[in-house]
Amino acid sequence: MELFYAPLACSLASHIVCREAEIPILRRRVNLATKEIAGGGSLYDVNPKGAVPTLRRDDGSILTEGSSVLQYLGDLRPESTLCPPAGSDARYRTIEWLSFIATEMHKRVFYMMFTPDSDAAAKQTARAAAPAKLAIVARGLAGQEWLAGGRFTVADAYLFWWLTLAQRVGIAIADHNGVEAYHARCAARPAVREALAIEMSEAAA
Ligand SMILES: N[C@@H](CCC(=O)N[C@@H](CS)C(=O)NCC(=O)O)C(=O)O
Repeated sequence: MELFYAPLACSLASHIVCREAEIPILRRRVNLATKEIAGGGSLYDVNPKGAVPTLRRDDGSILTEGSSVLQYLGDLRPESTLCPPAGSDARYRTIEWLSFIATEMHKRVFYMMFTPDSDAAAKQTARAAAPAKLAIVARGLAGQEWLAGGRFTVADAYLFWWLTLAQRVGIAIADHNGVEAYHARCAARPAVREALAIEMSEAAA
């Protein structure tokens, strides 16, 4: 399988899950500004949405949208418990968090902060929305190590990416009870640490 990604983009979550679940993957780096794929080709020819993560599966079919890519990868290795079993309450909680992170945190905050379509006021409004989202995260984590089902899941991989980027752009995650400790707990996992280190060095190169 091939994972189309950009260093430190939301595709980091899929990279983490592949490492956690020991899923062999060929990582294909994309320049998100030009959509060029390192080594040749355009992401648009793979995924007309032009976004990462994009997964090319072994049968050649393309899967897009982080929430579905993450669940697909987790379900490939049920024994990893990265994606709780279909039908379980933990699975619905995982989906609940994936949706919240994708729409309320990723798009509502980061997309609006970084898209060239936002003017300065829109960027400021987007940044100002972050504390309320982090308050929801803090409430969800109260008394829990992980977001859903008592184990690290694909939703934690996605939230870890968001919190990592938040720190890099000066959003104060430490203001929210337990969130910084949760981020450190994620970062202490060998697979998370490895994926982050690789993408940090790729981003710096
Ligand atoms: N709806 C997509 C959005 C993913 C997304 O926004 N990816 C960003 C990187 S974090 C991207 O590829 N942006 C490039 C673009 O949209 O032009 C998903 O949930 O996976």
